[in-house]
Amino acid sequence: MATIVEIDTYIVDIPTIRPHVLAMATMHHQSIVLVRLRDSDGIEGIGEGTTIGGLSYGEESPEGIKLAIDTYIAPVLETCDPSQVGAAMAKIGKSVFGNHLAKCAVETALLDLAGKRLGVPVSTLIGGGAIRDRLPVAWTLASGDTARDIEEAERVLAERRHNIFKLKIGKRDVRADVAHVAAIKRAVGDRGSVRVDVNQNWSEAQADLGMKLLEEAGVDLVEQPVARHDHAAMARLSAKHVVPLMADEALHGPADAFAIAACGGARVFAVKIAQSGGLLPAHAVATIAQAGGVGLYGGTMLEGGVGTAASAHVFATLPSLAWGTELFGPLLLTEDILAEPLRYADFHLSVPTGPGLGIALDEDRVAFHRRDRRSPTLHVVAGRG
Ligand code: MUC
Ligand code: MG
Repeated sequence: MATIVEIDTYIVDIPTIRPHVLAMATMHHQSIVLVRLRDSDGIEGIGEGTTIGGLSYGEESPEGIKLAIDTYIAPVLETCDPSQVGAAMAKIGKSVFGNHLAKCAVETALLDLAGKRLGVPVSTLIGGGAIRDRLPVAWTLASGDTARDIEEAERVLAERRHNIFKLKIGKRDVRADVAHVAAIKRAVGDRGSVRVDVNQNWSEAQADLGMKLLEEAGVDLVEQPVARHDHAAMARLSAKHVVPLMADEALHGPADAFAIAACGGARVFAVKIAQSGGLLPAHAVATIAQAGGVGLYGGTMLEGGVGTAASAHVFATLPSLAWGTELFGPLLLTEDILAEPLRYADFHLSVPTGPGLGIALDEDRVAFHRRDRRSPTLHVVAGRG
């Protein structure tokens, strides 16, 4: 049996191409946590755990993800057979509660390693394998300025890069937000789909008004308008409005997916590998959605190239992906950390085809942006390697 002989976890900070304004934070950079595993046969696996806006989006921060892996997950991983990904994650799950982003990073690295060992893409190790080779990709307009957002939409439409737009709202008065969205929808017209993400920032009463006005403005989807735990409000809003409500922050794995599908809390799920706790649980979330008649959308935590490729492998296996994906994370960053960037063309992202994730890191770029590059922390497993 091969064993893991090296586990290296580090944070890479990369500036964004413009401020990315969300209800809970304005991003000027993204902090990507990378995990690199090496087994006793010299095969390497890479994974990514990434959140948004430090600790403002969820319970895990980049620093916390690294700490959870180094301190609690690495010692368990050392005892696992890296080719048995499900068994390794089950063992980790017995000693580490929650920490879905850290687990996603580790599971991704294990699947990358296993895929390389078997000579197959990660999608082949999930469900029945890939059933599509490219994915529709939305773009988020979130500069904080209506005119700039319209300019950006025009540019990416002309480049045939995106024709699905997600607008970040929830910071301002409901009517001011709707006026901003309506102006963008008027400019885009029938050339694109306009959706909004409120990131939990409305009360139920605000959401009631907002969803009515957004529907009149021609918006196609309203993402997580109210608090993630308020399934009852989500169900009432879903039942009342024609515009579909999409769950995002409310979905932290299969148990949430079951609870929300069962109470009619959302008509669409934003499936995220990070929030779900990995690629395999994300696939389970999608399976529950499909069984419950809930539509699917491939979500992102604005990951860099590694997490985006990992997500693409899962979404490529889903029989129905009616709402497309938002796997644009690498395009929001000033630099790509992949040796060969992911391919975006004709409103789609191509799913990588090589063994494992089918990607490689640009080592110079990674070394340059590595936060701890002056004092690297390499966790070498004692007595192996
Ligand atoms: C979220 O809440 O959906 C996804 C796209 C984007 O701009 O922000 C994220 C997070
Ligand atoms: Mg969202």
